[in-house]
Amino acid sequence: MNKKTKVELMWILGVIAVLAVSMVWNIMLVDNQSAEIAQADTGKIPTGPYVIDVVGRQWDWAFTNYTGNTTYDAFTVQVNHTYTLVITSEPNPGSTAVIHSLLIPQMGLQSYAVPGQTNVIQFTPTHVGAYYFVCVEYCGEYHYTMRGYMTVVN
Ligand SMILES: [Cu+2]
Repeated sequence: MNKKTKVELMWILGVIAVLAVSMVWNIMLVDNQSAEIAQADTGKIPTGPYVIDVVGRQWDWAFTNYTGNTTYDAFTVQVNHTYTLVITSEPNPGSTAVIHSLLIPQMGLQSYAVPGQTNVIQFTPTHVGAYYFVCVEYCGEYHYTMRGYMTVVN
């Protein structure tokens, strides 16, 4: 074995050693990550006229009020009442279940909609009007259609 071959071999083995150490270190880091997802305490989710169930679907938002009435890409609330949005995403078994995210920018509200998980947000609209909302988590081909208006009435 000549000198050139020895140097080349040392470089190759050096690189392999660095990559092997890096790989083992990364596997240890990833193994230590907790896969637990925070779940809303469903026992504490209020019910009643000011609770709206929100389901992100491919590709619209379904809003169901306490009477069971469902509207799509639009919902109405009364001014100066505290509303609770109970947000999830369609589980879509056997197919693609995706994460959405509901953003109502003028209300300062945003929440992920996650399949199999319930997220709860509360807000009190103080001004009558129409407030734009939109899905801000890319969720597929017609993601851009997941938008609408929340109407605040007297
Ligand atoms: Cu979406």
